[in-house]
Amino acid sequence: ETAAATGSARTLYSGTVSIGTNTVTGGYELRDVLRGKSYTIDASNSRTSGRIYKDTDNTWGDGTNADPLTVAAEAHYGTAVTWDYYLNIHGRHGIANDGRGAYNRVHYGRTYSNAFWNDGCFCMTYGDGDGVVTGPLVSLDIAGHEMSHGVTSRSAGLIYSGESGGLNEATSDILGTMVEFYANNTRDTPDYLIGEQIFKDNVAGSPPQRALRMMYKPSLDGRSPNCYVSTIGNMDVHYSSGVANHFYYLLAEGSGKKTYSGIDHTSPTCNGATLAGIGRSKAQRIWYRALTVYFTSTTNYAAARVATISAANDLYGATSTEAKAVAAAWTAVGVK
Ligand code: ASN
Ligand code: ZN
Ligand code: CA
Repeated sequence: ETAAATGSARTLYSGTVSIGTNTVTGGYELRDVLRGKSYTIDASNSRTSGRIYKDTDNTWGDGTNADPLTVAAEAHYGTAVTWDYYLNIHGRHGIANDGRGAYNRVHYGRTYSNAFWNDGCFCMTYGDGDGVVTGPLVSLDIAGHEMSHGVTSRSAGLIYSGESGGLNEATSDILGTMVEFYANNTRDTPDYLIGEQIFKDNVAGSPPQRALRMMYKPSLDGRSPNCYVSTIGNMDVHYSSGVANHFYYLLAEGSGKKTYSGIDHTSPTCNGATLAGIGRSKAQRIWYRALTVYFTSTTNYAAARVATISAANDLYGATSTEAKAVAAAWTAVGVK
């Protein structure tokens, strides 16, 4: 039985937000009835399964790690925002576009500094971080990133190695970042950094050092290339993603100076070109259409250029400014 309710959550990174819950005997459970019955379970530091979270008064968490419900509520909120993003921006009904919600498993293991999507269980797993450099990996961009792996798996099926693997990772960074912009949360102001929220305050440096990836200038991580090289397929997929992340930034935002979350996002082009961005709302539609209509499991960088131009032609016309901007942005990151 389900009876939709609205809870109030004090989350770890996103402040106080409303979340979807379910009314049960004696209280509420963390099941979002109106979003495919997505739910959140407690791994309680194990690496196995766990129980769905329950609460008597439908107020969840205290905004700190002291209350385990804080992290649970953040993950549950991230799932809701990702659901709403795909539905309202792309007309997609859940990760598999079948109306079914996924579930989250939080507080996974001990000092586990990762998060991942699993196709088999149709579920998300979130670690609490190592406790020294990182805290819980439940930020909005990471939630959007990981669940977008599920979307890729249920659409293009990009193989997770070589150039297609880099495009798979980039798809998750691109759409995860668009989830962060969609949420436009005042406590997690949107940017093109990935995972900036999870770094502990006392870690030396400030973003971009304290983030997993920087889409506007991927080389800031010390590993990812800004510009295409023919050997890119030999890199780890979290680095070979850099060129597509850089392409997307330039397409959406252009090469002029911009600041997000107080961080200079100036993005260098590889050919010295000056580009005007077409804006996020068009750029995300182009990427999503390419992903769901043109990309296949073996799409490489050259094919991604062709596919995104086809998507832009479909959406905006073959001689459109948008289609020309897609071509120019790929050329600006060295993909001809
Ligand atoms: N957090 C990593 C990622 O989504 C885990 C993985 O599945 N490779 O890229
Ligand atoms: Zn990933
Ligand atoms: Ca971010």
